[in-house]
Amino acid sequence: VGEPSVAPEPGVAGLTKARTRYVLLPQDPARAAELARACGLSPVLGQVLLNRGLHAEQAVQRFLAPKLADLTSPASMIDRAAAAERLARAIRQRERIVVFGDYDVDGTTSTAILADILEALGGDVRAMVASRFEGGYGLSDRALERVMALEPRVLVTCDCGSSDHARVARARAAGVDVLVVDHHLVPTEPLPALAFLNPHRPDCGFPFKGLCSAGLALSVGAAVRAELGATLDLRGFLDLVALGTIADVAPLAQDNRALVRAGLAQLSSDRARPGVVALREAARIRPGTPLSAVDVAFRLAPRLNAAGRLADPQLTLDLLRSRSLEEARGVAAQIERINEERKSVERGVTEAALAQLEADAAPRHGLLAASTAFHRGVVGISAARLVDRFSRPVLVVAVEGEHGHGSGRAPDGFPLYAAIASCRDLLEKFGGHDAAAGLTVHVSHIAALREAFDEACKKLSNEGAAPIVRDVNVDARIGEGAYGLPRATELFQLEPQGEGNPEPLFEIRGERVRADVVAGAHLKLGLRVGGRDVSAFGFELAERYATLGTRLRLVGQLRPDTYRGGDAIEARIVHLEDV
Ligand SMILES: [Mn+2]
Repeated sequence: VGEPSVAPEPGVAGLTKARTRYVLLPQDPARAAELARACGLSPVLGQVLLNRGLHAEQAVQRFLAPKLADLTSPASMIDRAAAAERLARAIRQRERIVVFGDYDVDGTTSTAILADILEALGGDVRAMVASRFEGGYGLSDRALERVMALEPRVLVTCDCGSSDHARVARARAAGVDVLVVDHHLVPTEPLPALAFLNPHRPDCGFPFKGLCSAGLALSVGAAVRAELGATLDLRGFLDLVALGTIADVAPLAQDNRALVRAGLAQLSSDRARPGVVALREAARIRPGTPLSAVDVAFRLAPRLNAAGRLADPQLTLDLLRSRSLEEARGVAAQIERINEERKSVERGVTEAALAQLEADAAPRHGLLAASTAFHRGVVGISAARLVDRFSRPVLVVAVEGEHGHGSGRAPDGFPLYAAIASCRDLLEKFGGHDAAAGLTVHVSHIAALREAFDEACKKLSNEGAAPIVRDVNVDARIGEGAYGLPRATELFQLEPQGEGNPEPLFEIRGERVRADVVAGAHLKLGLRVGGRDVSAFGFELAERYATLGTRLRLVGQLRPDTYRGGDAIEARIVHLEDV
């Protein structure tokens, strides 16, 4: 094991800088080679799998080729049968069904899945989604008004509803049977819905708790199909399940791994639904390019979220449910314009928040930026960018009139929810979890919240005033007497990667044969690694160009180079140094 490399990160005025330490995991070349040989892989992949606790050939094969046939039986999912029975009856009797979902990707995809399936099975279906600007998250009063105007007999809420007791009760009192399909936190007070599907219900026996609403919606659709004795191929909806699951940062393990692997193939397919084809075109993804979970998270999901952030998320639903490519391209073009605007709004908010935080000379453990110039649709993304920059918890608050709408993000492992909850006396509303949280605060309390949040973060961070050192594991060393490079096709077998299945990180030693600055900001390298040519891309690393040596050591991910194609692979540089 070599010396761990430590990379400094930008700090805030008055704060010690956070540091990242790259730690090479123990290497076992003999066992790795043996496992790799048995599974037909490159030795370096054997090492990656050993690091993940996969030691036996059979376990490796199950991991590399997950099968839909191995999905958990849904029989133990509480209220699934009741929901299917009610929806089947509505279809048989031609009762109006409204499918209502939240405005994010999991909400819009789960709504599209259920609406399309129920319609294909003969239902009289209307679909709509929540709006950040008209009532906000979930089944709000405003949303219920819009739902009731459609005069449904049955209402299905997707990706929301678990904590909307009052509206659910009101709908039922008005004669509407409410079915809730959700995976958010379950309050202790019983929900007055006719059926309440949520794997987090304490009385739900379904063992896999990581399903998001898109996965649940597909399962409900399958149950309705079975109840009606109908034939309908549901595999065509796995693309939407993959979009919802990846965008919602659900764990890409167990059932989700099989669903998303199949869904990624569908998303890449030339027989993809019109909305997906138009979305791929907008993201300039060439036909036939195999999509990874990272592609979905960074290229497709932001576009699907854009309409809900700045305008009407019904556009996203229209795109996903488009029946023709012509229609889909028209909607995608509108979304593309909104997404461009979203980027510029987000840049503006992030820069202004950054300036505000840097102007504050007080040493802080938790940061808060607030302004009437911030847009509430992008405060979450801005907070995430500021966490990347400062490696400490951040709240960004958009002030509108009397109220501030805030969003919080924090470094991995930090108890963000507890930090915000401890400021509850200053808040009008708050919710979420450690990965992301939202809050509403009266303007008169923002200054106090800044101090209280900082104090809470100080109490909750074990490091106290010491510099924060973040350990990041490196899976294997490649080049110069260490492992050789893997093949591009093998890298696809690890997909989907992200939450619950992190992309492996490699230390790569090689000879630089060329270097270029790309678009003034980024660094592109040509490396010779163990007799093979590899390109490497360093995001915003152009300033390293002038002083770069010949023999380099980099830490980064390896990805198939879909631009060069074939077996070419590209390294994404996370950290770079001369040796
Ligand atoms: Mn969700």
